[in-house]
Amino acid sequence: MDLKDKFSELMRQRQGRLTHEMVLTPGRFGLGRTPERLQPDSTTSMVCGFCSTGCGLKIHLKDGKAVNLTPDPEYPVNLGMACPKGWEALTPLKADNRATVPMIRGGDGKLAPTDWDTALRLFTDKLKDTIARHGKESIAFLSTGQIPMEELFMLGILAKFGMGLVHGDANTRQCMATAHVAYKQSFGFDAPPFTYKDYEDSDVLVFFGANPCIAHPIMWERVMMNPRKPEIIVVDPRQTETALAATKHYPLLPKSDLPLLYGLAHILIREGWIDRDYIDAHTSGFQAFADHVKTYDPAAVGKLTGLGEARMLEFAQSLRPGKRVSLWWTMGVNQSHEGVRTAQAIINIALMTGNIGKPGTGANSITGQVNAMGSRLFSNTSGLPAGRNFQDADHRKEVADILGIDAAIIQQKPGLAYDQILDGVKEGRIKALWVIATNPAHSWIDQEEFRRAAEKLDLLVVQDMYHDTDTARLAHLVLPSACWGEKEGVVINSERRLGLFKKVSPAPGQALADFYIFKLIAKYWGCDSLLKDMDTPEQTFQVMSKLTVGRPCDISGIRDYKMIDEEGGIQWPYPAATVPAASPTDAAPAYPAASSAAVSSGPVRIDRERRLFEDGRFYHPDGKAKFQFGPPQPIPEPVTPAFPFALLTGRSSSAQWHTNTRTGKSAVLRKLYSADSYVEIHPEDASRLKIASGDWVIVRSLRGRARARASVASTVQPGHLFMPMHDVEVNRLTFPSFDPHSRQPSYKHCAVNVEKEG
Ligand SMILES: Nc1nc2c(c(=O)[nH]1)N[C@H]1C(S)=C(S)[C@@H](COP(=O)(O)OP(=O)(O)OC[C@H]3O[C@@H](n4cnc5c(=O)[nH]c(N)nc54)[C@H](O)[C@@H]3O)O[C@H]1N2
Ligand SMILES: Nc1nc2c(c(=O)[nH]1)N[C@H]1C(S)=C(S)[C@@H](COP(=O)(O)OP(=O)(O)OC[C@H]3O[C@@H](n4cnc5c(=O)[nH]c(N)nc54)[C@H](O)[C@@H]3O)O[C@H]1N2
Ligand code: SF4
Ligand SMILES: [Mo]
Repeated sequence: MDLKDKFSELMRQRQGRLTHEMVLTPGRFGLGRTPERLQPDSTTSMVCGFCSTGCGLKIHLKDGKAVNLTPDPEYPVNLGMACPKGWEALTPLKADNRATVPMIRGGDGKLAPTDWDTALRLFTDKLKDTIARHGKESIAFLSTGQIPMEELFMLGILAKFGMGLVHGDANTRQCMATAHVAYKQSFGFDAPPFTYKDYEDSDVLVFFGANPCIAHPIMWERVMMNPRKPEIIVVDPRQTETALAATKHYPLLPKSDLPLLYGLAHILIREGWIDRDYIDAHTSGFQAFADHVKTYDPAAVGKLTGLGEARMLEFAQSLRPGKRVSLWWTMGVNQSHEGVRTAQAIINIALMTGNIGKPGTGANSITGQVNAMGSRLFSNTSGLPAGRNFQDADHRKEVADILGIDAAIIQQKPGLAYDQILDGVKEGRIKALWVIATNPAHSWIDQEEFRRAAEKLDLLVVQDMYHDTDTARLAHLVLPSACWGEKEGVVINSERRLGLFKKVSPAPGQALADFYIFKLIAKYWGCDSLLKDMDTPEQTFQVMSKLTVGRPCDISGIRDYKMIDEEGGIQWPYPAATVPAASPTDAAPAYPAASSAAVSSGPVRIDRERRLFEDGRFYHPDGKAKFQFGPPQPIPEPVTPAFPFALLTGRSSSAQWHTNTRTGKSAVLRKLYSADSYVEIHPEDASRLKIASGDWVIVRSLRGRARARASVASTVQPGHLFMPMHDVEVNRLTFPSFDPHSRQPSYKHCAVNVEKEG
């Protein structure tokens, strides 16, 4: 009998009751063991748990516990480098405020420790009662791109098929929904085409709304390794660290990217700087797009963007055929009221100039969280696993057959998006919310609205590694989770590379890996038979792998975790009948299109770094990529005389991660960023308002106020302010507007005023 069976057996004997003993001696029940393959005093390699770069770290163990780490020189992503967060990745595990026991809010309004059995009974009884009284649509969950894909997948299966919930979304909505929709509509599948080697192989790199020096420092190091003396162009209203290091900076007006891109397309077509053969062979809808951009003449667009006609022409020159041009974008594009069309306008430039499927090219969305890509493929929220659609009866049947469930239990349309779930809470339709590994009381756009909604809930469950996050403080029930370093699983980085998390440290107290929390909930709910083939993360991975067969993201050739480990991560697709190239110089043949890959006759040798679309075939039924476009829309909250500044928000330090629950625990990292909240203001505005650097100021919007120190610098343009998203105050100000196609919040523009505190 293996450990998991022993655990199940014990659960049966105790009528499903999970005792303290079982949680406190987890090793005996397989809930907290260090995987057998790790020696107590050894070094092992695994992927960093912060950003989507997915760097390899060597973890040094003593007596079975991680004591230190160094970047992995062998890993093909980071080649021995790490940013400050990576170097300090073990510190957040040891913090005093780790959630070590479940906690329930008592009659006195305070959270008090309890045992797992009581917590899980409360969870089950309360939610079942809510369903009985208000129906299945009265409960929703909010999850994350920060846990491994086996956990995300298990949550999706448990919540949607086991508990029968209809509504669930993730913080990837705040982050990646735009890129997901843009790719799906343009390529026929959510498929970022690049590999990091493209950073090194480009002649021209264009970054739209991306600040990799801060947000993806190791990707930026790869740019710095480019031997081709590349032109580096940054399109950002702010003079960021990346803009300062670039060869050209286009400081456009906020949210003018879409007209800018249509203006560039206009010039490229007018001058004949396009790849007609590529357009004819591999794309559809070009003529309609060309007609659409006819009216975007550079003089008018130059005015609208604030760049002027001459700089528009100069920009277009850089995109002329003959050079390898790669186009990259991140949150300055995704977090916009018209993010999807903007991302597609970038894709259109790559398509019309033939800059795709070749070294140093591509229309490339850089992802954010360590497993944002896994969430996009497997979370079972906005789509069914492996990029399938709820609306498609064949897709529902495929999933049902592989999981051995009745297709009738699969809902026929996606549930509500994040903002719609919160509207449901405000309107009293949604009574209970289960929040996993995300901290919306800090990170959601218009935070006061989130807090007001939370107050209306009958039950707010927060599953987190810390018991005192801004969201946990509002919870009725806190479930203590293990975190990176304390559990196993697979994550997918920006270049589609699957990498491994390993368990190198025991979880504190009674904290459990999210995987096992989900298993226990299934047991208490009475739907654990659904997860019968998923007793360990690795078994779950095998189930997921089956779901990918014949899909563009086919990973059926990945045998097990060991293979991922030995190969230094593996990019999807990797169908059965593929084998790794013998050495990095063992040139790989062009990768077969996903459609033919599944039926390929013999083993195909493939490289460690691969890009998509080398054969010019896309995932739409006609094999072509589609030009997608639409008219620009007005800014949802323009500045006014009362609120004359446009507030931009984003990352500000390579040493801070989001809501700072983890990075705030490291004394080393705290030295690397400002101790106080701050706001960047242009010297002209500051002098008019008699504000000096270091002064405390009050920034107000129609929704709330924030106190911050002024940082007077020409990094922002006159009339603009910038605040880091890491400070909790910032989302008291932001305006809740959303891209209509992706429902991604537009975090990067709202109207505010500012004055010296006094
Ligand atoms: N150190 C650190 N690294 C991180 C993270 C972190 O919290 N800390 N988070 C990770 C995550 S989840 C994500 S999603 C990524 C985000 O990575 P990035 O998107 O690179 O970071 P941001 O600072 O949010 O936004 C990028 C830029 O968009 C610009 N911008 C604002 N409005 C506009 C506009 O209208 N047009 C254009 N062109 N640009 C605009 C901003 O000025 C900003 O410089 O970072 C990841 N990496
Ligand atoms: N104004 C403004 N707001 C923004 C943005 C912006 O640019 N501007 N960016 C948006 C973007 S792109 C993003 S991605 C979001 C990020 O927003 P959040 O997802 O809210 O930010 P995090 O701080 O990463 O929250 C993760 C939570 O999970 C917990 N955690 C970590 N590991 C584990 C684990 O293994 N299991 C469990 N159960 N818990 C764990 C952490 O303690 C933390 O509380 O913020 C968004 N908000
Ligand atoms: S760049 Fe990202 S993945 Fe690499 S060490 Fe830093 S936080 Fe970790
Ligand atoms: Mo993100």
